[in-house]
Amino acid sequence: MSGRLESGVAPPVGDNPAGDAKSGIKKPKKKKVLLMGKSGSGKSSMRSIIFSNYIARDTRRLGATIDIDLSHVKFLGNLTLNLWDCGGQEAFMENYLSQQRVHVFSHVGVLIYVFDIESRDVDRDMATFVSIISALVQFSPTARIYVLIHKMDLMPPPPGRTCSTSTSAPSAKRRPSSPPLSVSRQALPATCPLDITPFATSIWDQSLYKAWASIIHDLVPNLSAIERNLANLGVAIEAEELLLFERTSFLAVSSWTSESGQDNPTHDRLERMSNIMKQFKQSISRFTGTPRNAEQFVCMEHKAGTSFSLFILKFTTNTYLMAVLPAGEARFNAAMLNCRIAIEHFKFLDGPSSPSPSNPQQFGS
Ligand SMILES: Nc1nc2c(ncn2[C@@H]2O[C@H](COP(=O)(O)OP(=O)(O)O)[C@@H](O)[C@H]2O)c(=O)[nH]1
Ligand SMILES: [Mg+2]
Repeated sequence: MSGRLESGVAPPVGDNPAGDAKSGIKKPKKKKVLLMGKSGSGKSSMRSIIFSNYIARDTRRLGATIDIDLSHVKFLGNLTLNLWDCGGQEAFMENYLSQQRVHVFSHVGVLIYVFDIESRDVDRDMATFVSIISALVQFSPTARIYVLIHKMDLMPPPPGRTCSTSTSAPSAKRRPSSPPLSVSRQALPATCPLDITPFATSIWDQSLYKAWASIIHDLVPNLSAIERNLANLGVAIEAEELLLFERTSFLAVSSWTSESGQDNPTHDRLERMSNIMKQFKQSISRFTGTPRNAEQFVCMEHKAGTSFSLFILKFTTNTYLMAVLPAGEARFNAAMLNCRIAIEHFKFLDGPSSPSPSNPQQFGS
């Protein structure tokens, strides 16, 4: 493996294969992301919560999306998401599939298709979905497809399970379940890629973060370098868990868990942390008057007696690092110091303009 890769600046990948090998400067990766589904299914809401720091309550004020709402989201230093939020009214959908077919479905990196669990016309929803997939397979056969079954908060929880974080969803709206959505393989075009990833989501809990973190995870450049460096840092500071968050969305970019950390029974703790931190940021913004996208804190510490300690540290320009440690003051202080020193080894996350060091070193080597 080349020294360049060790430093985190991997050989060019993705849509911009024009990385400058000599200078070690890697051009940013751009991904066209189509957000589609019936009108009112919750597309603009999730986009606003994840990328514009809306709170769930605010989404009720969102107007209907007319035609396509284009936005460019910078994620870390070298990934730009071109988000196409496609208004889902039938007339628009027909237009995407006819006149705008080439324009909409060419060069797509990811399709996120949102189904409303409350929909009364599942057959029609499925027919539209199949048409969209046909168009996508025709013009972007390599695109990844994610299906979100959305507004799950409106479903009664399965027997024996209670609701988790953020229970401020309007529970009065709970209704009996509609027929479950299922995608028949026969209904899809023969050339349709099989790996469609489904997620059950709601803007009222952490499930939205699980889905979006997974989508983003598949797009982040230099992931293997991030994972390697994170694992080396985790071992060095004797952590139980490390989590790397993107600065504004607070989506988990990558994580590392020690062997003992894997015994943690809370399996959705990663997305719970994203949700909690996002709400915390919004509260700070509300009470201090700082913009929601501003960098609102530098370090947060939590020492839970003899059970564990935790800190969340402003890390590189585009990231925060969370470290979970066994209890102990000395270990805590040493870990904090070492994480600050390790920032140098993660600077590539702020690329693409950060040149590779002349003698690149993997963290821990
Ligand atoms: N109960 C519930 N309502 C949601 C959820 N997501 C969005 N909504 C609501 O659905 C309505 C339509 O959302 P919007 O994002 O405009 O839908 P779009 O047409 O697909 O962009 C808004 O009033 C949102 O507050 C969810 O997960 N649960
Ligand atoms: Mg919309």
